[in-house]
Amino acid sequence: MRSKQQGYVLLVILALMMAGGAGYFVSTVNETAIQSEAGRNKDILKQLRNARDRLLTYAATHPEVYGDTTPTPGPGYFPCPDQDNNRWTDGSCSDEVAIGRLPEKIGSRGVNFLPEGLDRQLVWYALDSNYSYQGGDSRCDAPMSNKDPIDRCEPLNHDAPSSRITLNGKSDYVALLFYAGMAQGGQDRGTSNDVTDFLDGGNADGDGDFFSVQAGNDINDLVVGITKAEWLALMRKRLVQDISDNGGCDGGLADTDHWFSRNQWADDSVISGRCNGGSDPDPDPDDSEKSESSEKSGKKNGKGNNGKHNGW
Ligand SMILES: [Ca+2]
Ligand SMILES: [Ca+2]
Ligand SMILES: [Ca+2]
Repeated sequence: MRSKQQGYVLLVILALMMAGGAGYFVSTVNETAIQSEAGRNKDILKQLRNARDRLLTYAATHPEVYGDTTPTPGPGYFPCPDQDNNRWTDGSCSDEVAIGRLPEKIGSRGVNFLPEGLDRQLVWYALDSNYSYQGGDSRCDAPMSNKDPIDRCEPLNHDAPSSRITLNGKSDYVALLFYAGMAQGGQDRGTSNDVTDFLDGGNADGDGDFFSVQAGNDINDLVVGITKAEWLALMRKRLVQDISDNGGCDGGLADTDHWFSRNQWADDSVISGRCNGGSDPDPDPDDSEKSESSEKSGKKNGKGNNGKHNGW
């Protein structure tokens, strides 16, 4: 009887050890999977930031990209999302906040927005269409009369137009980049061009409010943003250089580049200081206003974005 009890106890101990061992095994596998996913997400976020830099470079160098167009477009505009999924930027963005895939290229210019290594079907892009190239002439708060067909929303400057995109409840975003992640919740991708088959919940409901997996929720979309402050810091850097190169504002940049006056850049606090002969104003007064994603990436890299970008 005693040996029978001992045998039973041994079986229980063995079962407990096996259960414990299995638990340890499952735990180890889960931790490895989580670490692996974290590594993948880190790489994808790095690639999304690369795409963000390419978009910012395009916006800052818009006059040079379209240098043979008359009149030369001003700086600050972004390409429309690729909503028909043909790899090219669309000719116009009809929604206030347009969403589609990140275009790989634009017509007749050697520009590539999509970093290598990202599945283009999974990279989505939301843009406040007031900031779009060829976004139409009627959506500005103060539309100009007698516009040329190539005109964009004007004025486009430090305080106009108002922002229409939020990320995790924070406002002041101009554009967002998404990586859709694994299909979930019945999403059927295949050849789908429907945003609801890629982005989740509040990211696919057609409004300007978006959410990132980084905020901790059921959404698995990785998101990197471009804030108005980041956009403005870059525009100011370009404009300060332009003013220096053109011998000032009135009689200089304002005479050579129509967009300077039409976008009312002389009213900007930093730019007006330079126009009036101020000594080298800091073009980055808004650097403290970083996007959540930029702050995270900056902390990881040991530096902030500071309006700097890598170009393409
Ligand atoms: Ca397209
Ligand atoms: Ca998703
Ligand atoms: Ca939403």
